[in-house]
Amino acid sequence: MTDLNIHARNADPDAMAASIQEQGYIIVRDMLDPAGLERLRAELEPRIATMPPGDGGFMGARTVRFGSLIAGCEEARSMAMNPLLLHLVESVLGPYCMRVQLNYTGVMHLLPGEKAQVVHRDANLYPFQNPAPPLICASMWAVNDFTAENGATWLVPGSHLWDDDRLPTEDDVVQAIMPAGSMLLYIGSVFHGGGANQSNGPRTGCALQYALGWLRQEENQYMACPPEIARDFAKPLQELLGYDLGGINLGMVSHQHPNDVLNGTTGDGPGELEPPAFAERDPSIHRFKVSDTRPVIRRRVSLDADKIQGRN
Ligand SMILES: O=C(O)CCC(=O)C(=O)O
Ligand SMILES: [Fe+2]
Repeated sequence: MTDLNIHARNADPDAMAASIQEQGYIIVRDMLDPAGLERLRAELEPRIATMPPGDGGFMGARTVRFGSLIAGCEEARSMAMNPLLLHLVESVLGPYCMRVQLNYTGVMHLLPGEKAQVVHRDANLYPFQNPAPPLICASMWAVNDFTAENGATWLVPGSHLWDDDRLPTEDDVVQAIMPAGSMLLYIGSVFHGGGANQSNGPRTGCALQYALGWLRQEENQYMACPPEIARDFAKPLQELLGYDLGGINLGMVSHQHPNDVLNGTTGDGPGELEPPAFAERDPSIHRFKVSDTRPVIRRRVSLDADKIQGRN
């Protein structure tokens, strides 16, 4: 099996960013210390215990899932603002947008007996052909140890560079085996999927995903975390949720800046919808060149868990 791209938390962040560009993913250890892990588990466990598993298909038949973590989980709010995570997300998405935003937050709790998920690209939510510039940058935090047996996320290194005709085989897959408190970060066009849980205990992952600020968010953050809740948060978290401009004029509310409207700081006149920082940044944003608009078949593939998890 290929060596995992796994780094210590205090490694050079720019070297980490470079390795994400190359391999499409990275694992960083010790992103949560034992106290943080304890707090996270204490908040998640009561919700996990009362949620039924999904009804099969992509969402799994033995997977407990729920979203809206920013509204419902204090520790997730601090994880979403983790400076190293934000630095790495910015390194992936920053060249393509004025600002990044949260896209989805949730828990993926695989119960014993869960089968492997189809291997897929999260970024296929959006109608771009591959290889495409990065649209999503997704993190998956190990709430307990991610092992070969309990369904550590499967990943296909380098597949963010593949075109749509290429599908992975079992030989292309590595597993994100990592101790609790570690974080896997991957570009949204990397093929991946939840592994099979062939162990006797659950595997709990916490997903915090980001996207280019000008895209529609997968999870509607304004409903998942409405103004009456978001108003109490620090401004940088409000902005990350999307209570901010996603580009010049993008996301305004009646010609006011959404963050002013959220916090009641709106004056009578028009708000600042073209901040100087955006105008400065604009020339350095990479433009997408979409000249080929053939239809794309969204491809997902079922792979054999015994050929992947069986070889460790
Ligand atoms: O549970 C996992 O490890 C990955 C889940 C996933 O990729 C998804 O649901 O999109
Ligand atoms: Fe996924």
